Amino acid sequence: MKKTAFLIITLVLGLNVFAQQKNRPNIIVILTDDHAVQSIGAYGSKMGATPNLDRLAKQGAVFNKAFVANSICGPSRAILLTGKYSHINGFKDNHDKFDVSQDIFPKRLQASGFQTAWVGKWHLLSYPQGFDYWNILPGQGQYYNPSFISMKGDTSRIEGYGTDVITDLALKWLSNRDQAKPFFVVVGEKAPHRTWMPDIQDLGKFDDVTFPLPSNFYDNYDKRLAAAMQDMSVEKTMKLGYDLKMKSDPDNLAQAFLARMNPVQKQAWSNYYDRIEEDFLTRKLSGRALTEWKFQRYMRDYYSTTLSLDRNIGRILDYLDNNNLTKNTMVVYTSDQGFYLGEHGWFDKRFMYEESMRTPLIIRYPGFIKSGIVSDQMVSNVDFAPTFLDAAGVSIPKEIQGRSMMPLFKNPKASIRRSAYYHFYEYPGEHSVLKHFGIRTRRYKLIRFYDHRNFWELYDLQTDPNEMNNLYGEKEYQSITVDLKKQLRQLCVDNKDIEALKWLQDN
Ligand code: SGN
Ligand code: CA
Repeated sequence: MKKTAFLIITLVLGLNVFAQQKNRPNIIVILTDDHAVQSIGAYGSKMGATPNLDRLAKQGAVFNKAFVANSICGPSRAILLTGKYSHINGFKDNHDKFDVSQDIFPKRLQASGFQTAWVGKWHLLSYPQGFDYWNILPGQGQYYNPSFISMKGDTSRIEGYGTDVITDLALKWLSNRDQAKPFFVVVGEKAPHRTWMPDIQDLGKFDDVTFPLPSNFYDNYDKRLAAAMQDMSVEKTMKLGYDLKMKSDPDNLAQAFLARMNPVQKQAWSNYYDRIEEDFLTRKLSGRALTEWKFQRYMRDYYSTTLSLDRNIGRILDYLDNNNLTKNTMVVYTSDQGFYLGEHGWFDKRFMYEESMRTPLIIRYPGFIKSGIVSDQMVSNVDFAPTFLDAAGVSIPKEIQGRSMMPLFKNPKASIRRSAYYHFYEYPGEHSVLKHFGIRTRRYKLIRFYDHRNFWELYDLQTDPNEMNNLYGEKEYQSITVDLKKQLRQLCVDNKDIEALKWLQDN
């Protein structure tokens, strides 16, 4: 009798584990590089560059207030992996080496029975851990015929356009996976990172479009010292040769990326850019006309680069449809940060201002997220790790600083945070953006620039969404400032940001 009871219990428990395993979702994270929210249809862009992303958005949720806590590549990825801010996970700027031996969520997913993979851009210097399969770009990687570092540690070059090749590798892994286990995979695309090199088939796709100049393209940076000190403007920093592919520019590094191309690619590339250059040289542009020509070229290359990205997102969605995986797979589309498309006169990111602190976030999760939701609730990239663990039914370690987004899926009115914390460290550094940290609430943003220069900025995002008017020190905003400083200090205490707290001592 005892034996039968034991057998029944074992069977029931076994079935239960099996059922849990069966109900656990697969998770795909498509993580792109520098994809600006402003360029995506689901976020209001009218350029028509993202039909597949827009399809995903219609079937899932668009998060309007998704922020990164440090708007730069490696740190953003380290935050995603750990669910901890940069000062805790130790990866503060792109020159650091990520301590991959720490508790990153893929290890926990793997231990709980998930099959895990990371393909494409990784950019954390150390090699991945916690993945059954990885194949990563060295550093920033290349657009054409990219090299990959495999799990064996060797580097090999794969012929093709980067976005296609990265997606191919991810789909190949998916096809060969162990179908009895749920999977977690990150597709780390390089595009549309500088220097915005489109696929041959997309060259010239936006040549008929004249992109409107952002209203603050000719920003004078009044009362915003850090903005005035930066080195990331279309006018002064963007290079005709390096960024915009004009061979006649004396500062021309075009050969470096041309050298990777095969003869067919090179020929098609030259056919396109030589014609543009010929026209450019006859115009003999200077002053604002030159700056605006650069802006148009920048936009055309950037948007053309995103076409392949979107096409490849379509391939991933089709793969899920064709393999009966759509229903049980959570698809997360996000970028390591936003990007300036001429706002304030800039390209690049780094600042705590909206264009770069915001990141696209679209999640489709059938059965959990109703289709077509637009969420205005704040989330941060520190919230990814707990969200994935939660979705997978794996317990969230208490050291994780983020919060699961799952309550927002079930109830779009629920809120998981009333503010987002930010801290950027890379100064002195490329593009010369001063160190700063701060708080973003639903309405206000308070930023503390520190170390090399010490000052504050305050924005009312309701009346000044473009962050042009620094209200810090204005009489009417005194009590708001006091309150925001109190909230900021509390965030620093709660998040254990000792370094930031030092700069709040006298305030
Ligand atoms: C490179 C780029 C920079 C960019 C950083 C960080 N220069 O250094 O413009 O800010 O990457 O980007 S480039 O000459 O190499 O294109 S990040 O996305 O990796 O953080
Ligand atoms: Ca990036």
